[in-house]
Amino acid sequence: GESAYLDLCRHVLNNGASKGDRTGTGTLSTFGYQMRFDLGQGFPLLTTKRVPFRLITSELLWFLKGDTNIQYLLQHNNNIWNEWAFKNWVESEEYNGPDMTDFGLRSQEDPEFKKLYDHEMETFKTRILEDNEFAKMYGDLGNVYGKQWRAWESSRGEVIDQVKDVIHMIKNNPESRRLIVSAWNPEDINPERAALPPCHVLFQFYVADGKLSCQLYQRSGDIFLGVPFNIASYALLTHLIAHECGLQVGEFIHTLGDAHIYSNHVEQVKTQLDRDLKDMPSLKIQSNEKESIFDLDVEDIILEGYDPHPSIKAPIAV
Ligand code: THF
Repeated sequence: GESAYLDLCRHVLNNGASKGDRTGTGTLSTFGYQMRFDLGQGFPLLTTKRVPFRLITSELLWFLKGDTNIQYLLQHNNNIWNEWAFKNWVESEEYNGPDMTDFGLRSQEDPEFKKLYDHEMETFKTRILEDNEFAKMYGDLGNVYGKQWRAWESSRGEVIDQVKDVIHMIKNNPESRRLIVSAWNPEDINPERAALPPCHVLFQFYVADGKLSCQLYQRSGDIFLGVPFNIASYALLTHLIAHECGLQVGEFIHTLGDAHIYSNHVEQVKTQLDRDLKDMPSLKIQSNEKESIFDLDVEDIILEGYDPHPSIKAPIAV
């Protein structure tokens, strides 16, 4: 359970190498790590800090709908992908506001700049919500998860719905060793085509003893901000697919490539490690009349018994 995550944090604090990165923030980093979560024991949402579950739900339903436009997320008051769309906007020909080069780092270091940035971001969000033409141009993150999961385009012009296909295979051929969804499309690993190459490269399902397990290979993991979301997101996905296929939940196995703690998250991680574990929450899916998981709404997913320690704030690296 959660102790697997806390062990990862301790492992990287104790053994991580200092490593620079794309964002210029600096990290402590290790390569290759695996955690296991028995989903039968409870839902793996961290209790040593509050993790905003409603953001995880709306993000996963967004992926499952095949949507790649942040407009849906903003309609659900979810801001976790804003920076990546904003970057495309401020780097475009049409943008003529104040210079936003390196807005991620500068807004942390320069309070005057942060005011400008916050204002531009608010204007951007309002336009995405209110102007559908603008949203089509600048709200779309390109060939990110939703696209690769539900509408992978092959160079022969076929469109492959990997999630629908994997659900069909789990129902009809559960012993298969090919229950795989890949988000990594080498043709699309190109800034012109995707805002950010997928961090969750590939996941595989496994059925035995009437239980569905899932393993994720994540090439890069932001341990303090991203990984708690990622664990809960794939645990939720496993629950949803098990529900749809009439199976119980087994394990979620999380395999990480470059597992890193950003240098400006180290104090927060230490604060979290000083806290005691609380009871794990549990998950209920209310699917009523709905035909498939693609029809679910955020209200259909209910978390019970979540009583975590308070949240711990940290800046996201862009
Ligand atoms: N980039 C980086 N640097 N880290 C990531 O985890 C990450 N993601 C997604 C895409 N790029 C990434 C976005 N996922 C938060 C959590 C997950 C995100 C982005 C941001 C975050 O800031 N969480 C806060 C709460 C935020 C809020 O309440 O709005 C938290 O305290 O958990 C990897 O999937």
